[in-house]
Amino acid sequence: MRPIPTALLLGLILLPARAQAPTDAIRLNQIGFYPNAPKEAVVTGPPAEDTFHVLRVATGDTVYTGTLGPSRHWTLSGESMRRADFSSLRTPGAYVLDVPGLGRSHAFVINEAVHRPVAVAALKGYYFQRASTALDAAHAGIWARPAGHPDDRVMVHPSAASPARPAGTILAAPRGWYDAGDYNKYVVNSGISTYTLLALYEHYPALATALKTNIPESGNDVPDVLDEALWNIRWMLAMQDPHDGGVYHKLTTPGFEGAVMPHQATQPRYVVQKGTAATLDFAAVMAQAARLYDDFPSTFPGLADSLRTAALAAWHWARTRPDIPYVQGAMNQAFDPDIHTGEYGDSNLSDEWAWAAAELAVTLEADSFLTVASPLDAAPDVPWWGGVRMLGWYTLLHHRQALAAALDTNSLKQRFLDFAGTLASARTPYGTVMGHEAGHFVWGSNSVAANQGMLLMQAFRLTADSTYLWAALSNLDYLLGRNATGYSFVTGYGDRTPMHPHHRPSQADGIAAPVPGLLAGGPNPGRQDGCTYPSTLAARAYVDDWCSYASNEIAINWNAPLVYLAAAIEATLAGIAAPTSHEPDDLGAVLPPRLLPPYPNPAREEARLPFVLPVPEEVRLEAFDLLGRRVAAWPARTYPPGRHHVTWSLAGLPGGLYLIRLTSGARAYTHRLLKVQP
Ligand code: G3I
Ligand code: 9MR
Repeated sequence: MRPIPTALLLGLILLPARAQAPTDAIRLNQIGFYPNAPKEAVVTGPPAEDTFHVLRVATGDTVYTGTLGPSRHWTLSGESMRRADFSSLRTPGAYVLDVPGLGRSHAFVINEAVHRPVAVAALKGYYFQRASTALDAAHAGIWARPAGHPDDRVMVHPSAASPARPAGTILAAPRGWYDAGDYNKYVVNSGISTYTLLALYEHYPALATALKTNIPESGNDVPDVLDEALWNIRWMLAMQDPHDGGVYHKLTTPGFEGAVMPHQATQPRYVVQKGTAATLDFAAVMAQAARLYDDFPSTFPGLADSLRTAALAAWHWARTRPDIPYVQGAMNQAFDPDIHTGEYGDSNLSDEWAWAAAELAVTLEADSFLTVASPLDAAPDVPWWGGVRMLGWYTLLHHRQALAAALDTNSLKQRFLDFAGTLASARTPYGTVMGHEAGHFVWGSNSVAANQGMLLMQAFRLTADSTYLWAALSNLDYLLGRNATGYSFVTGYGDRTPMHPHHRPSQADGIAAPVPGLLAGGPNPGRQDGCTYPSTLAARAYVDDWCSYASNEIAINWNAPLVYLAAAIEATLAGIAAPTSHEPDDLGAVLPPRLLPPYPNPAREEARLPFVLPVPEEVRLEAFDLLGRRVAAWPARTYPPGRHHVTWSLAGLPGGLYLIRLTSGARAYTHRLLKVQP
């Protein structure tokens, strides 16, 4: 059976069930669910009765009634909650969940390929992070911007001076992705990020190839994910000193730039001290990339060879300098100018050794690397930028058949599954794996959730045991709304999403909607930014404010496991057929139009209803009262890309809550407006 286009389902979003603004008390994946997978919401606050209902938005009919689970308290969020399980509802459609006495949830969809747009958008997020190039309107829509950071005249910092390249030497290291909300480029963090995107292609080639992001390279015969990764790999290659194989830790300005656009951020740029972590991460990624780009010799002649050579040169540099850490404070004692940007410092490099050894052993089919640094020497953790042993395990497990002679792959598999089993065995009262330990809530906690999900997908690939798949899905649900903040953390994807990420282009571009497809850092009780948070409890320590770089920045190493998780789940649950809901190259599918909050709100005499369009689109605006009666309508009209508004005169309308709806093609967006009497 052909899946029903999600667009069609959303197009059915009509009045009866939608005319009520969603309550924050019901937390669920704001994107949707697969017909044949678990479906859960969490109800916080006291319901009037024990039942909940699922209503079809088109008709308001109740299609499912269930009983709320027992009340559970979660100390990390300070909430009591009950779970609503509607897994047995399998009919594709657009729905809301209704809890008598509490209200209705965000609308959601049950359908095939339900997370495809999120996977595509999160991958597209890397295009928006590209340095050294203009983003043109054909690919970036309203987020088009001039080129920034050519990085063709980068200075060798005194900490990085060598005989062949004394301090002040000018070199070129263009391209790459900006690390995060800042404009610097860090090799260590690029390592895990690039690996993760490449791993998606290696593990799920058909699905990865089907993700079409509309980037300048889309016309070539290479999957977009590999074209995108190459943008960063080419920069990384330039971070290697050709004279000795060592790799500079980062390319950076001395201090962070202000909240300006890339082309306005013009502080001098330096490459700083070479280090063993950067060099080994580089070796790992180049080795991995060599075996993957090998598939495209005519498009990239010689590339795979260059990558292999670069990987080996880096490995050899590290062999003679096995433990040179990057310690910014110490470096600043010795050299000028001082550098105050992200440190990505790491004092334990045994995992970097193990990862590089694993990638080189697989690509070069040589066991000797594994004797230098045995991947099994120590216990791994869920991957993060400073803990990468597990990335090597993923690679070894994926290639285990070819490795049987070199490594006890049975023991590797057993140890991996023990780890994954422990991770999958505990859930929070939200039913998610994420958060079952307080320690999950660190700076960038959303990447912990995504990386746990990626890990659980490896366990599913090894065992076909659906326990792992559902555990992974629970974390995708977490990221898209089933969490204690009520946010879907991906900009532009979900009803309630971050509007003010700590992301310089989003802050500086004058466009209300942030750059789409970016994953916010998430709850972080460390609150190192000193901003005002709505809660200090671990699971709720998040604030959607530019100020909050410790909870609301975005970063390449956080988006990558989201791309992987969403895509791997799609590959598993939705098959790899092209989605029927939108043309894969349809920019609108990647850059959704957005209805912005009306203002003023509350309003007395009139209100402006602003919206922003990424591409020219026909949109229709309507307003409804709480009984679902249409009280105002603006005829459908095609607007150019950009920000627009209509002005709504409220004269003669009774005070109360109104629902504004913008319809664009098959998508609908809503906001509430409170009218108070003058
Ligand atoms: O390693 C210690 C651990 O021993 C200790 O138990 C734990 C308790 O808090 O802290 C651990 O250190 C943390 C470290 O990350 C490693 O996890 C620090 O507290 C924490 O502040 C640090 O956060 C990093 C942050 O930079 C500050 O350095 C984030 O992981 C990292 O993602 C973030 O990265 C920044 C870049 O520097 C600059 N660009 C933006 C990017 C994202 O915000
Ligand atoms: O904007 C910076 C962000 O990208 C970093 O992750 C963060 C931590 O290193 O630092 C931010 O810069 C802040 C600086 O550290 C302190 N002054 C305010 C800056 C934010 O505007």
